[in-house]
Amino acid sequence: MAKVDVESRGDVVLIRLANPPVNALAHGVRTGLQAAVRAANADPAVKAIVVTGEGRAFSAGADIAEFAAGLKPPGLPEVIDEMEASPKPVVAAVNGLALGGGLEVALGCHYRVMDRAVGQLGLPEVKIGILPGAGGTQRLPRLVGVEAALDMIVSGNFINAATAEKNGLADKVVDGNVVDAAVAYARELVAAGKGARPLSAKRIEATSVPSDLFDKRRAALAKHSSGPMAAKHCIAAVEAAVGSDYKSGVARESALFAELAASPYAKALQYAFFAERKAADIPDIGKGVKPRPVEKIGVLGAGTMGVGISLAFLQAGFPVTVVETKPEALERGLGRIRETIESNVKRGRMTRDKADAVLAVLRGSLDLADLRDADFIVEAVFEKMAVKQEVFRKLDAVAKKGAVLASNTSTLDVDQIAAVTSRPEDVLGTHFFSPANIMRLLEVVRGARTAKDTLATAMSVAKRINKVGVVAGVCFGFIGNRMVEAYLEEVQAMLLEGATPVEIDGALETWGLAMGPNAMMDLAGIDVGYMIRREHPLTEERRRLYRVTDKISEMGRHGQKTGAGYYRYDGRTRIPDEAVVAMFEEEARALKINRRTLPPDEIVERCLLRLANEGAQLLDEGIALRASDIDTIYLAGYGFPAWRGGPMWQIENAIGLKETAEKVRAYQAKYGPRWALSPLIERLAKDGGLLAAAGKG
Ligand code: 3H9
Repeated sequence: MAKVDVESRGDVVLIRLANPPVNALAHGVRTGLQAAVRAANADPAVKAIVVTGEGRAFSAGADIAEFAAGLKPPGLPEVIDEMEASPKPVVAAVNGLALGGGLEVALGCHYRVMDRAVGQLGLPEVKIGILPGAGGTQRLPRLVGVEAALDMIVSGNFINAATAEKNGLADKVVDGNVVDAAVAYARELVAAGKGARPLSAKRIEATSVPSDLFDKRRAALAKHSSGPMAAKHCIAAVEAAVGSDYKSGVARESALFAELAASPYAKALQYAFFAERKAADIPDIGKGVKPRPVEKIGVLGAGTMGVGISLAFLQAGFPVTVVETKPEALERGLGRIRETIESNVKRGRMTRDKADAVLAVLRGSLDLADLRDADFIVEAVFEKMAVKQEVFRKLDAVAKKGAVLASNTSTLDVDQIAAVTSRPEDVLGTHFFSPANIMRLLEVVRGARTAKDTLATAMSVAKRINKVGVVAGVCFGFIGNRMVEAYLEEVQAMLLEGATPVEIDGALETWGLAMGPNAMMDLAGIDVGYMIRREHPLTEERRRLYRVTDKISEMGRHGQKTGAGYYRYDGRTRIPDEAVVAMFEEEARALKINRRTLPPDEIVERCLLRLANEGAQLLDEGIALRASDIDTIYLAGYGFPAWRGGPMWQIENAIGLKETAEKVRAYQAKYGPRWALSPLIERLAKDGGLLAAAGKG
């Protein structure tokens, strides 16, 4: 229940925000805080007030789940203003995370005492498409200065107690019990005759800030992960704090907040926040299913994927044994792991101590039997069924009872792999994305016979290695790559119709994708798709659409790694290549396709609709549990911009399912069966149903 607890400590009142797990400032907390402050102010025996949070957090801010329906009064700004107006000193005891509205509450307090070990402060609102709307853009610059405030508000990044002590956000940083320390500090303040110290009473003179500061910050804003509005509005709100009184500054903050809150980008980002967390919820696996204990990790294969996967586990503190068949391959792999760790130290991403600890628990072996005590084994050998099956037969013979056996595959049938073992219930797929130590997505592939606790173990391991685990059923390409197949097929069609790689990538990158499809294929290797197309049956249309790309691959132009693919490369810099365009022109002539210029809107629409139509099909087939899982996959693994919500969110919210159905039908009439409308979209469009309510999740 969202509320606050009030405890009397003699002349000090302790107000605890109590809304587990992170004390989000839901309606009950706001009313509770307001009432507790009023009562403390009315009681002459109370000389000071201390505000803290229950459990691990001070407060993670406003309750994001309340935004959709609108916030019921009292609003957070007025509760904080009233608290700040208290004539008695108010001290925040920051016992953990104080984020967003949580930090704004702490800023409304007159003093801040922080726990050195676990105290963290941040205004991450920009990451969910809004800005600090409870006075944060006005009070923070008054406390730490305009530049430091801009850094925190525009980036959304957190700072620890040491930084807070330096920049003045924390008046005191303590080891041990922060609440007791804050109560003692409050008494010291009272004894010293130090009372209320409202930040809103301070003024930032315009002359104290370089005149071109805000313009420079705006100009320096490259593509921001929050989309086109939020970061700019954050800067404008801080700008309003300069040279004006608090009241007019906060009025501007509030107007900018309202604009952002109503934007589709904020809605998409907030949807994405909950979608990512929802992915961990598997309907037939309740809390009663406990993950198996996992301490030791085995990785089979020291190629690119094996190295990345080993690093992901090592960085999260797991001991890893890497097994290879040839000594040179093992040494090369171990060398690359060590190099990456050392480079992390050099770049300040890892401390020397942590690196030493990580390297101390890395082992290499040429003997599979050395995985006999591993709890979780990831096979990352060559992507060929026969090779994987052979490895799993051997693993079955050596792995201990209860070990989870995971195949890192991007396309193969996990059931066929599981079938060669005596324990298919312990087998599943883990589709890591390259580079596996960096990419956040992990598709966890549930086989027909995968036990519930095997799946729960893989999902819990995903969280422990800081990945976003999303469950997928067995099919070719699972969720992410099966959708990519549809998308890339459309790209081939557009290349033949007259769009160049530069135009296609440009349209999608301008729309927000991290990387356009041609550049993506060049990065992944055009030869990879080429080989897959040779191993799997293709429709006649698909064979025809890919003819030029296959030629490009046969020319040895495999993408970035060979210095040329759809583009030529100078290092990683793309150079448009007329020769490639000419190949598509020639093929178009042979196929009697009249080439034309494709407008960027059409390019984006066709890509998006092909992705989402295939996504709906996966949902209908039960391969994906819910539409939001599909979106999470695209956001965490495929560089889809979070402020666009994901392909499924787009067709439901930005286009509309009815309009989507009409558009797909129109493309089907023009281009034929590859545009067949997903029966799920057809049904929902007809009945007015929602994708958000479809699926099994
Ligand atoms: C704001 O404050 C606006 C104001 O400026 C102005 C207002 C007028 N609301 O992530 P986890 C839930 S905007 C609701 O799994 P972790 C979360 O859904 C807010 N729920 O744990 C999950 O629920 P479940 C600015 C929230 O340890 C559970 O808590 N603040 C909120 O990996 C555990 O979360 C932010 O943007 C919330 N604010 O990470 C902070 N926060 O168990 C957003 C968490 O049912 N939150 N939940 O799935 C975070 O960044 C991370 O959740 C946090 C913990 C770092 C706190």
